[in-house]
Amino acid sequence: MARSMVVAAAQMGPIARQDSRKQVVARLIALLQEAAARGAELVVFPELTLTTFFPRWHLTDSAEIDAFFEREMPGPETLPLFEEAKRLQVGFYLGYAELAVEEGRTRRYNTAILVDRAGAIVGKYRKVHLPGWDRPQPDLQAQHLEKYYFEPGNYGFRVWKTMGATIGMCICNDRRWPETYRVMALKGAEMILVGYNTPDDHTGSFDFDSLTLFHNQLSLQAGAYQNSTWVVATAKAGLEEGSNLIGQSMIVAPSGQIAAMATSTEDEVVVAKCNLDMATLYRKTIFDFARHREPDHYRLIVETRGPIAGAENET
Ligand code: CDV
Repeated sequence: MARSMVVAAAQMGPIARQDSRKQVVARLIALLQEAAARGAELVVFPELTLTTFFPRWHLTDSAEIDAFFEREMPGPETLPLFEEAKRLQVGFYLGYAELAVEEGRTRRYNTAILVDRAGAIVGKYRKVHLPGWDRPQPDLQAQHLEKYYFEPGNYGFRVWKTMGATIGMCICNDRRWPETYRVMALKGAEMILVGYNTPDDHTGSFDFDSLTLFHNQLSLQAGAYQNSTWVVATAKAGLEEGSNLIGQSMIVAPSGQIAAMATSTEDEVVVAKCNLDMATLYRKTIFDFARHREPDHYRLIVETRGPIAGAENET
């Protein structure tokens, strides 16, 4: 019999700046309960789930900035979510802004955790690909300042054998980079979880921004298919503090087919039963990595960050 897991993408509508953690956690619990009632064993919440998407603003007051970050997980405000998930025996992925003290220095990360059905944190991921800028861009109407608020994650792309599957995590912009999926696929990921906040105006170019939904779908479907893995992608969506965030939360099969997709930009639960053996089927055939990959020809990918000059006409 095929191994399977019922998963849910728990999309969230907008979170206002003045919304308290208590209000947000109450919404998360309602989504969790609906997902559990629909049979979900694992629920994926968005990136930076607990607050509004603050990297759209250039804040300079450190107390104001720190108010968006969690110093402990679970903390007093998030504990009820952990307790309810444990009671319902549902695992979850939760994105949040993390304030950590490491080697005597305060560090800020864009983080996601994986919690098992007993309520234990089994994995932590810190966002590697930080989009946007480290200072405001005067020529852009919409700012995206993740490089100002966060440092790149220092854990790399890991996978965990938990809840009957091999599960990896990434966050938002990571989903656009093929390397993200491939590293986890090489480690055996059968399912990759990703939360996102994607404004539809971040480049200021209509030609680009009008394709935001297409690029979301393209990245997730290509990532799933080319790496033979399930992808569960969850948005924070809707008009949030004047910024339009796309929805389109979806669950994508290793075939690249969309198994389920949100139809709103509000709080919405999307559920699919995922056949985990489907990942194996693709990896034993067209994407049998050990048989078909030729890593000698890929060295440039890891040795070089950007494009190289003078590589044309090499023999
Ligand atoms: N939160 C994000 O990482 N958002 C980016 C936008 C800014 C391009 C994304 O890749 O969706």
